[in-house]
Amino acid sequence: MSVARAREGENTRSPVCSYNEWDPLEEVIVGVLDGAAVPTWHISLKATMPEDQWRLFQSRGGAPFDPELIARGNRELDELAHILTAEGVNVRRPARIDHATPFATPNWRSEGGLYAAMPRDLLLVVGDEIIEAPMAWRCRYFEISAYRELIKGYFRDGARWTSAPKPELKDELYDPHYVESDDEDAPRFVINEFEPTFDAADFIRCGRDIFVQQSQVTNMSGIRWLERHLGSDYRIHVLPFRDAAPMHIDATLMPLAPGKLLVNPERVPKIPPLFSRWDVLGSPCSTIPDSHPMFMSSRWVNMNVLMIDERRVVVERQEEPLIRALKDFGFTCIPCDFRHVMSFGGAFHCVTCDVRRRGTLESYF
Ligand code: DAV
Repeated sequence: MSVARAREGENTRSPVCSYNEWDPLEEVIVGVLDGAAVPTWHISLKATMPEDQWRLFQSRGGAPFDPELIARGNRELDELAHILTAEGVNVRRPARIDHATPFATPNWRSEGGLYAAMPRDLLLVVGDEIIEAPMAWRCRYFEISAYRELIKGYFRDGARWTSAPKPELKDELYDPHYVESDDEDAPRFVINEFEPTFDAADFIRCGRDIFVQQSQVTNMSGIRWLERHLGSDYRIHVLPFRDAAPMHIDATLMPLAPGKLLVNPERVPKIPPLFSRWDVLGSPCSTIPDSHPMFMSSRWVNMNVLMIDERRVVVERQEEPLIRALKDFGFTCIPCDFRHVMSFGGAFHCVTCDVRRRGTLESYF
């Protein structure tokens, strides 16, 4: 018996099935910070990591992150898992493994891995298929290990499982002389088209239409690979933003529900034409104080929210301006403490992978 690809109006019995960011969430992977390692320094990190953290990565790459910071972040991740469980969602967690282990390929070595905190970066669910992304950071080469038991289980139960062509990540992929562009509308990229690479978090799904940005980890070859792989059921739209250091679209453009879009007002000065009939909310700035450590991202991770369905949204408890704005926009906010997780580079969308949402493949444009 062959397992047919899900068609419009059909919700498969595969344990993996999700077409957009807002259908009622039934099963989700929530990341863990256990064993998190400081990323090993490489030119690719220079392109997106906050400059005040470069020294940490250069001097302690591959070493475990401070256990106290990990414990605080883990408490918040557990709070998120409890909230989602109480809202009726089945929560799964990746394996708790040590990422502070050196590894090598025939071409290069890394002092360690990173973490299993951000499944969104690595795993892309499109319909009944779960796709492992060909990530451009060397230190993330084996990050998939923490998810393999979960994915093998999904496969046994009927999911389609794909790994994009494993990149070699040779020196030829990177520009050793990379410096950030001073024109935010014309980013310079640290990676070239040597081979396809992408992070799953550079894509955001709205049914048949999937939006993506070319970034410091996602090249045009990676985008073309996914487009060709998904075939004519999906339309891939490459969107330009105002961002000299793009990495992951989900602190820039967040579709919340059909007809409702949350945007980063600094990075999206012009609403992409396809969204012209949608209501748009510009995210308020984050309330995170300057003194709060942000090792791996900007403060805009405040807008990195997770939809439980078309109304309920999980948002950081102290982001009061954003909570008020989302309420006025018609949503029910579920607050969760998350500032210590945010130090590690993401919030509710980043730390999750929605494995199953109850819904079908639709067109929203
Ligand atoms: O705004 O620094 C955050 C997204 C992380 N997954 C930023 C991008």
